[in-house]
Amino acid sequence: METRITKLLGIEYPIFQGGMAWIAESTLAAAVSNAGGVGIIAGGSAPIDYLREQIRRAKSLTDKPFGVNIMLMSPNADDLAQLVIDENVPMITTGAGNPGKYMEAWNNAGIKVIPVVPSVALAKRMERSGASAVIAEGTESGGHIGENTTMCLVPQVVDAVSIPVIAAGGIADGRGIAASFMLGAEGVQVGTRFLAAEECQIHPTYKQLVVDAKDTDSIVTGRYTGHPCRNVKTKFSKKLASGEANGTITPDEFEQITLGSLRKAVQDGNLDEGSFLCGAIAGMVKKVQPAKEIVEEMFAEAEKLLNR
Ligand code: TUI
Repeated sequence: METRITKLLGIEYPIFQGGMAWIAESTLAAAVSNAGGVGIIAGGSAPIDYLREQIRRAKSLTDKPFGVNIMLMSPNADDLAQLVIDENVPMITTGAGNPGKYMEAWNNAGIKVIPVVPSVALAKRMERSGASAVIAEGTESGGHIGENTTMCLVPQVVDAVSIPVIAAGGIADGRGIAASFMLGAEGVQVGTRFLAAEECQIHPTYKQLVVDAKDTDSIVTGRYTGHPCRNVKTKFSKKLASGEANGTITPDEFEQITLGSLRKAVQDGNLDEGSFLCGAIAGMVKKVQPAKEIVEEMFAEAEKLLNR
């Protein structure tokens, strides 16, 4: 499974763990890196001191490469952009925006920058700004999403840029990896399946919701706020969706109601007020298992398929 991504980062398997806000911390990231992939610590909108500690903790748990995700809508994105330079983080991913204004400083610091892109246009801009690769993320993903699907977006991005492309959105087994490679990707990013990793520190209620989810159990809310978000269908997310559809919740009220809802899901397992973000592939995640087993199982299956 050698690709330009494994060579670029010095890793065994071309798999990134998604930089899931509030979820992806040092324990999970180190487990994925130790398994031969790339673990990612989520910057989200966490305080800088907490993130510094998480980066240092990951360094103590693994000597393999790991990265940090910078969520560009975060109010402290500027501070986090500097923190990754100060802490000598070798690679970063970005999401929820255009990281253009930071690219020069990161490139000068020798950081490998791999932005999430929801479109061909942004992929081309990122290549011109010096990105090492891009993650083409389809609307099947969990959390904040773009409009295009993985199947449509990945090959178009592959055709448009010369840097390696990582596919994301709807990938949870070896078939997803093999399909991504057929579309021209040289790596995958996986979020939802790692929610069910033993090392993932989310509330047990959250994990169980993912394991129990069936194919129709994800729902997109908040399109009218400009920040569409894919979640597990719960009473809370269904109430938001119907308020959005019938006009009984205004976009401003929606933002108020969902403020802090991710923390309520991740830390408290609060089914009444929490947003349990997950991808559309949650229905395929059937059990909790160690991150290493997830990575090895996925690549054993992919290699078998690709060798056929
Ligand atoms: O970022 C994600 N997923 C996320 S972030 C998140 S936390 C959050 N909190 C409050 C509001 C919104 C999010 C939960 N899930 N995935 C990567 C991603 N990036 N998806 C879509 C994009 C994206 C969208 C627009 C990337 C670039 C972009 O550029 C627009 C531009 O300015 O050109």
